[in-house]
Amino acid sequence: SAAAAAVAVEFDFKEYMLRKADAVHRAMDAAVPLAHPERIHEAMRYSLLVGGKRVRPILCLAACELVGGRESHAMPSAVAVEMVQTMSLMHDDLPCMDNDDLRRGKPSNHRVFGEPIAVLAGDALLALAFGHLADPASYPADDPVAPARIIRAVSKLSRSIGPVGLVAGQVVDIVSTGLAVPVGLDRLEFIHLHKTAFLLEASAVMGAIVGGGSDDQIELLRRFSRRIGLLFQVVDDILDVTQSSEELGKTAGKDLVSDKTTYPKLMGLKESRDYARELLKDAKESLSQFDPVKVAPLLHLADYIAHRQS
Ligand code: GRG
Repeated sequence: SAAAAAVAVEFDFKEYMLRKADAVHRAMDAAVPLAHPERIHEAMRYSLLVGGKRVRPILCLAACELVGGRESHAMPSAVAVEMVQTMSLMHDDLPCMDNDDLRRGKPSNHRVFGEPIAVLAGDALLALAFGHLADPASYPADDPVAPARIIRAVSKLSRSIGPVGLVAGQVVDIVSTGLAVPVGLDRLEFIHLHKTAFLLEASAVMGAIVGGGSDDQIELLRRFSRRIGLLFQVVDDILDVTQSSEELGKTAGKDLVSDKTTYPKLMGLKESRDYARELLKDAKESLSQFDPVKVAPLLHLADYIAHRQS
C-alpha cells in the first residue's frame, strides 16, 4: 500500500546499520576480554574489532526482530556468526591459503602476530563462538531463550560452516583453482553457496530460531537469506570485472584482472546483472507475507547487498 511504501522510504537504513554494528561491536568487545595469555587475546580482538561491514550479525538481529524477538535474544548468535566470519577470513589469508597481506584495510592477522598465533587465534574464535552461543549466561536472565532453540541454533551454525558447509566450499574452491579447464556454472554455484550463502543463511535462520519464529517464518527467512547469499557473490563477481577495468584503464588492466572464475566470465556481464536482479526480486518476494513495516530493515539490507559499489 502507499502508506507502507511511505514508511519504507522513511526508514533510515544507514542509521540502522550503524546502530546495530555498534551494538555488535560492544557485545564482541565484552565477549573477548583481554586475559592471560594476552598475545592470543590481542590477536583475536585485533581481527574481530577492526570491523567489517557486519552484514551477517545485522541480518541475524533483523531476522530475530522480524519474528518478534528482542535484540538481546539474537546477540549471542550475531556474535557467533561474526566470530566465525572473522576466523574464516583469518585462515583464508594465511600463506597456505590465499596469502593475503591485507584484510579489512589493515595488515592481515598473521602479518601482525605471525602464522602460529593467527592459526590459533582463528581456532580460539571458532571454539568461543560455539561456547558463547550455547552459554545460558549470554541470554537475558529475565527473558531467556528456550534451550531447545539454542541447541537448534548451534546445530544450524555447525552444519553451515563444517565439512558440508563453508569448509566444503573452500575445499572445492581450492581443488578447482589452476585447472586447465575452467569450472562450469554448477561448480561455481556450489562454491558460492557453500563459501558465502550458507553462513548468511545461518545468520538469518539462527536469528529467527532464537527470536521464537514459527517453522514457516524460519523457512521464509531461510529462502530470503540464501538468495541474498548468492546475490552477494554475483555482485562481488560483477564488481570484480567492472571495477578492475574501470580503475586500471583499458590497456594496463588486462593482466591485473584476476583469473578466478566468475559469473560474468561464465554467463556474460549482462546475464549476470539479470541474474542479480532476479535473485533480489525473489529474495524480496520471500518476505512478502511479513508485516511491511517490520520487514523494512531486511529489504534495505537486500538492496544494500545488490547495489553496493565495493
Ligand atoms: C569456518 C571452520 C571454518 C574454516 C574456514 C578458510 C576457510 C575455512 C574458508 C574461507 C571462506 C571464505 C574466505 C569465504 C568468503 C566469504 C566472503 C564473501 C567474505 C567476504 O565477506 P564480507 O564482504 O567481508 O561481508 P567483511 O570483512 O565485511 O566481513
